[in-house]
Amino acid sequence: MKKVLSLLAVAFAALANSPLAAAVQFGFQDPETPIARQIYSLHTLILWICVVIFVLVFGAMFYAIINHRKSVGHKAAQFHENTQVEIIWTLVPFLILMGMAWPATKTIIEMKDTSNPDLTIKATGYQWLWGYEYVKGEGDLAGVSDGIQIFSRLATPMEQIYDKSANKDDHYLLEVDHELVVPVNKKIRILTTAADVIHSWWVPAFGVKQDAIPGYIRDTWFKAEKTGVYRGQCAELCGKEHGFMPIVVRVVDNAEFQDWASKHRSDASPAAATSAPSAEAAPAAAEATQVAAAEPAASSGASAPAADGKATYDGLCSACHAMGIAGAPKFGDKAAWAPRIAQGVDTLHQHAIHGFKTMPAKGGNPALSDATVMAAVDYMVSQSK
Ligand SMILES: [Cu+2]
Repeated sequence: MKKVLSLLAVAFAALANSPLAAAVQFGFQDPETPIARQIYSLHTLILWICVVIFVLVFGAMFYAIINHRKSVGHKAAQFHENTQVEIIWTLVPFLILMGMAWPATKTIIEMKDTSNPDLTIKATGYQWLWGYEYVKGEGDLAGVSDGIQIFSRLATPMEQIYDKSANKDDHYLLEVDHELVVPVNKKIRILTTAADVIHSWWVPAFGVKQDAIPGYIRDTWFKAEKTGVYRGQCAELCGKEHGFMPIVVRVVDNAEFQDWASKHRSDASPAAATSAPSAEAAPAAAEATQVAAAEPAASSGASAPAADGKATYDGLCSACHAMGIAGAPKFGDKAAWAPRIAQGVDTLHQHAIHGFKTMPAKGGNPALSDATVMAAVDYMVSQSK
């Protein structure tokens, strides 16, 4: 029995550390936060408890079947009740369960303790992107990043997704245009919510997975101990592009975070200022940040981003309209556009703003102002007739 156990242990250890395991990504990602490490060791502890139980139960069963079989003349014992055995088989599982529940409960309580964060960020799930809003920094992060808003959209080019022969990036489907940037060794509290359906904010290396539910705010936290880039995904089936809304968190040191935050704030303000004449001042400011971030070169110019249909087309609409996928009329394709233009540009504006057939409202970016969406439509129409 001892031999079997040690053989099993060796086999498991060999498998877990083998290049094969690395190649097929066997097991968990390396845990990078205290909570993730606790989850990892809990997982390992409970796995081993299960292995031992499995070996003992099946060992006893096969021993009994083989050695006590009728063909070797074994006679069945005839007895009822055995208080001693009954106490043992009640007590042993009880102790095993307590041994698992105690550390598990401790970890869950720590996971739920979102008190005293250094930085609070709201993560909003949309079909199909993530929006981040830096709500509040505490201590030396007070006011550093407050108010910064980012929209984080899949950056993998559509050709890689729909063209099977195309070369895939290293981080295929796990790359975004704007990463969530956070400082290292700080307690980051993430508030999760959603604008349309239930999504879930999941970063495995942080040991964090929290549902994002429309109309509710839930929270979770992490404290990354190493700088670097960590990748996750939406973990709640949320529609046809559920697989296309990854999460990328860039953990940087404090000085770099201060830099990033001040740059991002100053990037945002001139764009917001130029969009001030817009009728919808508040949403336009938010969307100006978005367009400015998507098109850093274009936004540094004097033109008002809110009216820049080309920038919006390049940054958003082109995802489908450039190649004419998912039923979208192809950009520049006069034959495809003619019947649509015949319906009146007004109708096209309405379709673009409120959604039509396969196209989500505002191309899936609810932060855009109506004027921006209309400008993008006008640009596409002007280039396609
Ligand atoms: Cu989702």
